[in-house]
Amino acid sequence: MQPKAKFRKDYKVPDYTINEISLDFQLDPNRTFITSILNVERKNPEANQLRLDGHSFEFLSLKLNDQPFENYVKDEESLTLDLSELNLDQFQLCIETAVNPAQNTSLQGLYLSGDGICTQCEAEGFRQMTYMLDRPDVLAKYRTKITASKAKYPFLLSNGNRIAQGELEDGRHWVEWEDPFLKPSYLFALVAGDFDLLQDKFITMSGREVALEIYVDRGNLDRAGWAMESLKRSMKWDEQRFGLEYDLDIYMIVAVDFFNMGAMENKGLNVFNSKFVLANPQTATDEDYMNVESVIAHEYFHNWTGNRITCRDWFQLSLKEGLTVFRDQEFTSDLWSRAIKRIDDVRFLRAFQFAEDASPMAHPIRPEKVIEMNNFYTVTVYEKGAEVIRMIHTLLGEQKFQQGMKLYVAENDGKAATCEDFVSAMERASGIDLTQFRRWYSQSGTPELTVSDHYDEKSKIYRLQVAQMTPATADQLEKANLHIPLKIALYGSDGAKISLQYELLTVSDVLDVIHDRQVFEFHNVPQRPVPALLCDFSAPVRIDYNYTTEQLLTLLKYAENDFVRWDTAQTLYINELRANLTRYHQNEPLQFSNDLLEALMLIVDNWQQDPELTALMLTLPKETEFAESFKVIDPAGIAAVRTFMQQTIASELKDRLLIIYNANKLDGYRVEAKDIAKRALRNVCLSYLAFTEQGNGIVNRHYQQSDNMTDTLAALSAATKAQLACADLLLKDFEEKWHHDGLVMDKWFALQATRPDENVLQIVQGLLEHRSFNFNNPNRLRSLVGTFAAQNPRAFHAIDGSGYRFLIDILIKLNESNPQVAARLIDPLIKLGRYDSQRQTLMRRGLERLAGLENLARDLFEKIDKALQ
Ligand code: B3K
Ligand code: ZN
Repeated sequence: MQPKAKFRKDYKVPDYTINEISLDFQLDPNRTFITSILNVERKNPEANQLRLDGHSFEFLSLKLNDQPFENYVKDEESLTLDLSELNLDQFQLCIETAVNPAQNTSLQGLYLSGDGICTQCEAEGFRQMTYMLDRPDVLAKYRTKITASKAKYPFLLSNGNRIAQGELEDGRHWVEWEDPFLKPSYLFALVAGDFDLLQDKFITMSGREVALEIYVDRGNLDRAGWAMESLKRSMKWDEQRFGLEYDLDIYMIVAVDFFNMGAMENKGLNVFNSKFVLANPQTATDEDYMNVESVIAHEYFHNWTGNRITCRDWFQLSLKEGLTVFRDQEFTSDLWSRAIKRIDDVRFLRAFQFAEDASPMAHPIRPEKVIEMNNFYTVTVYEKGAEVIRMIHTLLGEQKFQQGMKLYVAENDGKAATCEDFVSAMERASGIDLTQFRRWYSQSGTPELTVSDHYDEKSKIYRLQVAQMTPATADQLEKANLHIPLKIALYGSDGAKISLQYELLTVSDVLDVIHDRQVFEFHNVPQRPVPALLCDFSAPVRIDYNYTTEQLLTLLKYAENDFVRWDTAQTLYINELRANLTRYHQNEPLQFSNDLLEALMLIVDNWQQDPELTALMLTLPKETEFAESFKVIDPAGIAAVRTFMQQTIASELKDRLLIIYNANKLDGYRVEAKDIAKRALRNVCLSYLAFTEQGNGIVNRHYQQSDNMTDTLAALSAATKAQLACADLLLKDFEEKWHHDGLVMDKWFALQATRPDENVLQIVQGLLEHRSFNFNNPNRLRSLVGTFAAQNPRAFHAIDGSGYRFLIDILIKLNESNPQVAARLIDPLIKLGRYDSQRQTLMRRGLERLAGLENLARDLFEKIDKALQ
């Protein structure tokens, strides 16, 4: 049977609701008994059929108001009770089920992570434990009793406050929890296990004391401190910037090794992928530290944007995710460097979200049609969703935006809301009309702004003509005009900033692009200006303006906006790659332009102004980032030209790079902005120096002298990318030191997967048998297989189809064991429209092979079906 789609337009208020639930778990890794008592309330007096969601468990018994009840119909995914004879407005159901956590490799519902037991319910995992109205607009109070062996599971955790506990004579103990806040089933959580516990406290702005607890695997206490600091900073920041205070007396975070995603914001009991909790200088890089901080913040911020105010239905997911990503981005920007954070986020958006828009999976931030909800936790819903919130912020300004937030919270606290509720609050609080702006919620695709300009010497008038167009996407052919905030600046050729005036008044630097074609006129412009367009990336769009190299160099030198200077460097790199790709296709020798070399020297010579920005400006776009500027991608060509660019920069700038490399050596490791910046710059220099004659010596020394994972990994990466003589020795050394530690080994697996070596596929295949690899662990799979498929395009798209075959064999296995992870790993394969016909044919054949599987999971079905259309 083909899986069925759900449509946003079909939303209906539920006929019944459940306002109280009492759960009893008798935990056992092989057979856990669950008793669920539901207080059901009829909302629609006409209704007499109650359909409960549920599958993948043993159904043991059902009682209605304490009497056995058998008037139901059961199918693969639900139980429908016929209540026509009873005509009750309120009643109690008691449901007994049993599950086998040890065999649950899907990592949804109740499952084992190592020696512990935990749950993952979002989006629809609760129904894998018991029958339930498993939808986000059914809000209930939960009381949960957990009973388990005390020796094996000394900690028994659930949402809310611990209200009772006790011991049994048979060696088991029990704990009872009560969550006073209404919540949907997807926010339910349970964890049982033996942990090391890091405790701290936080005093809220109204003076309440909150106990903070972080649970990690035994022996990992020395890696939990940064997460705790991050949590306290998040709590403080949300009070200061948003006026939002924590509400329970306890906040718990548990780190687990087996987890499908990053982390989960369950009320009062976050469950985290250990990758986003554990960090110390020996095991985590600077980037890991930043990621831990931002994921801790993200989940904490969900307590208001997600938990107190949740989503009415899953089509509204961006209501909580887009907004919460925006909030975590602002948090990082306020604590660290706003420009660097912006650049990181834009890089990510352009590489992945723009690619999603151009793929068969294109969808608006509020999707219209879904087969498997887990497939819509996407860069579009999250990151583009955050861009949409950011544009509202740009249009309203901080003050009105915060007024809008206050209204939104006041109106929706304790409720399940929609994206429209949010926009409407913003609109009413600010008085700014967002009618046209709302289209960002319903329209998919990446808009293109084509800009041209005209300067009139005599009248000193400068005109910018802006045309908008959103290309058709797989899901939507017709596109309407959007309201696009376009932030600009004008510079003279001498670098002086030209103020924006109309007649004699200064005007806003944010242009409201709303029509197909618009002309913006500026007065008193003393000379032909160079326009800086899309400053701070004020909208998630592509810009097309025909810059001369000279203009680009002006912006690179003088633009005040850090983002603009970085973005200009990107444009220069892309132009260089394009020109050389043409040469490559015509079998002509590649050449590096002098203009770009000059620009690079300028960047390098100014490193002291901002070492971290310099590092980013010196970093070549990845192959996958370059690919996004082409309609049809040539993975081999891009890789070859990029390597040529890397080698040329290395040999032309080596003296300068060596000086900077030496000037940025640090004594000791601290997670501080200044030091992070220095390490970043020094390690970019290293990545180039690796390609010079001294490379092997420098890289080897860097590795040997390193006292932290950031530098160690930089050396390993430089060695493998430049294929240095020391590469294999260093990889071996690292493996011997860390093979017992999966999280650290993930870095090693990812490096192996991105090796430029001809035989990389063979290497990756061999590593499936490595002692640190575990097919059932999503982190390991993503590091090795996911990285190979998504970050080594030259090898994955090998013209003999070997990369595709490799991935498909893995997906066939994963389809049975963990379809959610399979549906992530398949992404590079469904973008077949971006490749030449030979590759397309191979990719299609592979997808057809998967489509023919007997038990194809709906997760994979949805993506494959779209890709083959
Ligand atoms: N809300 C979770 C993601 C759940 C994904 C379910 N497939 C984490 C987050 O966005 O914070
Ligand atoms: Zn989230």
